[in-house]
Amino acid sequence: RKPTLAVVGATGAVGTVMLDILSNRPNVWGEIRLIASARSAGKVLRVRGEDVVVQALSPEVFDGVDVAMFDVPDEVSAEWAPIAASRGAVVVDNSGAFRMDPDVPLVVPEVNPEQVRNRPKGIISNPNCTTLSMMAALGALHREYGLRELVVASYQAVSGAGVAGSQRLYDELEAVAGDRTLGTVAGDVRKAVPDLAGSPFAAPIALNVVPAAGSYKGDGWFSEELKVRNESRKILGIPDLKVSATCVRVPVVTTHSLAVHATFAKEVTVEGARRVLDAVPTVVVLDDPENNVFPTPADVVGTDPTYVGRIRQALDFPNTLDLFICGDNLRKGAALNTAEIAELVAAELTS
Ligand code: 2RA
Repeated sequence: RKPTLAVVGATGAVGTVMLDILSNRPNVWGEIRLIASARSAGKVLRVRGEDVVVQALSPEVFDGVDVAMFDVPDEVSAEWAPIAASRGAVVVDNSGAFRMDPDVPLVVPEVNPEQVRNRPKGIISNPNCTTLSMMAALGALHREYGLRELVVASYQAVSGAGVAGSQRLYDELEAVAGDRTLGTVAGDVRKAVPDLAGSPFAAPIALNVVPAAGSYKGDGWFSEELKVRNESRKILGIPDLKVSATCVRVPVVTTHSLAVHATFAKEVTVEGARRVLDAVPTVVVLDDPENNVFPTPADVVGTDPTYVGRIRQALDFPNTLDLFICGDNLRKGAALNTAEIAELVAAELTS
């Protein structure tokens, strides 16, 4: 029997991409049940070429479910993932609710697939998209050279903040379009865009960049920055990895970018790094700067790989590589990695 899959949060930004991914990946699932809040129940969505009616979240909806993917806010996962697990489902959760729980593995199939079986609570966490977008590449480089320090600046797409994030960018772009004087006087863009009270972002996102991603956590840090540190350590299995991140929201709809300054135990070379990255099937090296070949969000959005370019040996640091990495935050950064984890569980359940 093929396992039954539940997709919780089927109508959200990641849920929508998940249905596309499930429709195009090897068909390892029997029934696929779509679940969302009561507000969305009754909607009809298409998956694997079939219409499926969305069901409301309830304990009973998990009866008979083998694997349940959750893409819902932290507090919804915190409440409902244990309920799904208690009904017998293995939960793959893409919220922040369980990622740092020592009894919940945080899995990137290219890096630590064996951790999938280490799930005493019946819950496996999917990393945050910012961390995840660089893990396939950094995991491979770590295996070869031994990662010691990671300094990261992110350029995060607005869809990381969900459908509301994308809508906000489009609304602001509409408000500023046509005025060729904007962006020349302090505060002019702020005046031109709709009231920020209705925005998921702390400042205008059109014609601007916003160094505030996630929620403020005190001592100067935003949640996205702390997630990069904590999650990188856990996924790579380096508890004392030195990490510092600055996370910035940019006016890109989908695909996060990261400028990575990674220091290793061993001396590195650009050729060596390229060889290591080329050997990872899910990593694509786009690196010919002389001919303007490097990854950009607009050129890679909607695709699955992690793209790496601008590979340099840092001039003043012999053990350090500088890289520019792009990954679709809704695909490998969220839905695809979740689907890959779920497929590992499906293989286990049917073996
Ligand atoms: C963001 N990383 O980009 C988050 C989404 N989970 O806002």
